[in-house]
Amino acid sequence: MTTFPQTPSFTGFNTPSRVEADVNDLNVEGAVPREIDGAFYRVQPEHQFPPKLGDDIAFNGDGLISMFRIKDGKIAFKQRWAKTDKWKLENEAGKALFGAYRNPLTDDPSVKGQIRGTANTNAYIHGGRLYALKEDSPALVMDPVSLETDGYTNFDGKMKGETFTAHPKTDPATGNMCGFGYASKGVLTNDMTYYEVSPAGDLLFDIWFETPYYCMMHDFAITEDYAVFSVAPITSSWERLEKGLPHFGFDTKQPTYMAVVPRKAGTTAEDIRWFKGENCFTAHVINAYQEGSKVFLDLPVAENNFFPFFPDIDGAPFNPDQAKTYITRWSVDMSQNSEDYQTQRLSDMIFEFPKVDDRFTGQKYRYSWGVVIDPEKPVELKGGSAGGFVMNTLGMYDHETGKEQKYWVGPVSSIQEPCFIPRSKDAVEGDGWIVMVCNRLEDHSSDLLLFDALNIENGPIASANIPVRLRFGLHGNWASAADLTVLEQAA
Ligand code: V55
Ligand code: FE
Repeated sequence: MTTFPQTPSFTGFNTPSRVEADVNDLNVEGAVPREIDGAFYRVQPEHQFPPKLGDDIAFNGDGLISMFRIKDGKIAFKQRWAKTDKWKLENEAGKALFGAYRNPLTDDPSVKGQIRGTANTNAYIHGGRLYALKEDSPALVMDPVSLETDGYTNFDGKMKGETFTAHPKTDPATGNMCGFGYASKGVLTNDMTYYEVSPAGDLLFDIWFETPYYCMMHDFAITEDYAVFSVAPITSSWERLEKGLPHFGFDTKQPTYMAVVPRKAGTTAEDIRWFKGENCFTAHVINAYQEGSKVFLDLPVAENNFFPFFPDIDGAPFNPDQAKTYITRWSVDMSQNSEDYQTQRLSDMIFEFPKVDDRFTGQKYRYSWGVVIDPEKPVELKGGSAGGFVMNTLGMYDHETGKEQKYWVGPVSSIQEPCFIPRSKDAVEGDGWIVMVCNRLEDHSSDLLLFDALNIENGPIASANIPVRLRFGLHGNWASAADLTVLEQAA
């Protein structure tokens, strides 16, 4: 018998569905532009079994991957589990064997030494492969057409670290997938790695270095010459794990850093520059680029902890007001000897889950889209929210003019990360659409919304009803038909 806990993580809108599905033609209101040809992939954490320790956080659910294949004005929906080693072991046992998030001390002894990854954070396409990603483990390879799981890759033995980020970036100039790992020599180690993988899937080189303290290295950015990291003290220790505390906790006593790592083979720790800043909270990045000797990193920044489930390590209560994230620019000049980065807030929107037109990754760019929390709007929490945040508005920021656009989805809906679809390979930046999952909290259903990317304030041009409820989701990506057709024909 399966009984999920009667806690906020597992009830109301957050009740696990565990549904694998195939729907050839979703019911659509409005018109899906016939020019759109490709697939939107996204992932949500979903517990296959009730958690081993009674309750759990969403971040510890198993990856359930959704694919929306858009073609000829139709949208087909497919959903499959990312069949990690953990998923298979637990499936075989018929129950949870792995315990708390990032705490191997809480696991059943039978799974000691197994890869703990859940593949629940990103569904990323590169070189015709679908990678389901969790930052504590290697990348899980899946088939982008069938969504069947191949298994973990160490890139033919060339990846020596134990982990691969959930936020790789593809450099549009080289086609390489740039990625990194942290805790690369094992749980809680300060060791980091930087990797580049060619479109053919060859790991080209690695760089090893250490962070000033162990912390959640969740995301990063690239420029033409550099990998750029924001390092914030979302820390941990064996003492925490032994006590059974949440893996991460926020430390307000430590500085943040902006690390600039030359993106070339042979780079050593001595070649890396660490610029210091005042304590603040960062997790995602928007984009970065170089201009002359200057390096700019744009990212959402909060004054204090953003994750209530990873509490302050000194016991300070969660402060929702200081958890608001604002689009911020960190700048450094590589020709100077300064040991600090400069910081500037760009917008007053509460903005997270940032996305850009990926063709401008690492380059000077104009537009960001993201999930905005508009506190002015009424909220009716019928049916339960995803984690207490009311992500009620799609936002756009124009870095050239400072102009903003917003679209509010109403008092009983919440949204997930948007994704940009270019109109064509060579369309100008921002010319295309935004695709985004919207949760209808009271109806316990979800819609896939399409917007004209530069006119989001006009509202969706099409809305497709998904006949199964999609729970709180993390990240997703678009793959054009050009990236997919060869594979579809082979399938
Ligand atoms: C994040 C999400 C994770 C995780 C670490 O947003 C960081 C951040 C869904 O899992 O494991
Ligand atoms: Fe993320």
